[in-house]
Amino acid sequence: MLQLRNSPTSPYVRKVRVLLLETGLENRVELIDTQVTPIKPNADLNASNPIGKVPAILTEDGLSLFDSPVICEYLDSLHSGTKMFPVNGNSRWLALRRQALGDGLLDAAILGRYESTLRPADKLWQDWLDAQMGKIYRSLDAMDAEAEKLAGIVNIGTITIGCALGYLDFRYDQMNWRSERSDLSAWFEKFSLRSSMVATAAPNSDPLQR
Ligand SMILES: N[C@@H](CCC(=O)N[C@@H](CS)C(=O)NCC(=O)O)C(=O)O
Repeated sequence: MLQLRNSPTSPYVRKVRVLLLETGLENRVELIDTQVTPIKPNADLNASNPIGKVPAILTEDGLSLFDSPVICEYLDSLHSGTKMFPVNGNSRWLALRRQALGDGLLDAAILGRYESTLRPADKLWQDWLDAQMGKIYRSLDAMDAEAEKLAGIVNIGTITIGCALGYLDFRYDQMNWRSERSDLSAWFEKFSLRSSMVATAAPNSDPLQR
């Protein structure tokens, strides 16, 4: 059995879990619930991932792997069905770019969340927070601009974009990212109905009600 360091609210872990479900590998993985924040490091986790972040996996050969792009690509090598990482050509580069776009949005969103929830209120740095929001808005606009091209595609690019938008609904509920992004909103409405997305939604979030 592979072991996956899991947190039910982590959008990066969600990428991995969606990929497992989309590729039929879910029964090969044991989920190990792992609590971590930047200010509450987890010694067990640090031993397998020196960066101290989830997700991390331990393979059946005893190899420790991180972060989510590496883990997802490794898992995609374990099955012979449709590949979530297109093998070559522009479809590969587009999928990887979309993964980078979704991960980049998430990096800004997570840093913003840590700033507003973990940092003592008197030390909050509003300009820095606003700059992270700028990254989120620009990424959303880029996603919206190519949303029509995402229709019908299920790969690491769309999985990551789906998990990124799901995270905004979970933690940035008040920002109303759908406003003036009707193409992206329509794409996500469909994509979030996939059973892999429904099964991995963060606790207390209900994408079906949006
Ligand atoms: N680039 C990493 C990011 C992972 C990440 O930021 N995970 C968060 C949870 S959502 C975490 O473990 N944070 C703890 C920390 O920053 O110390 C990936 O794609 O796996």
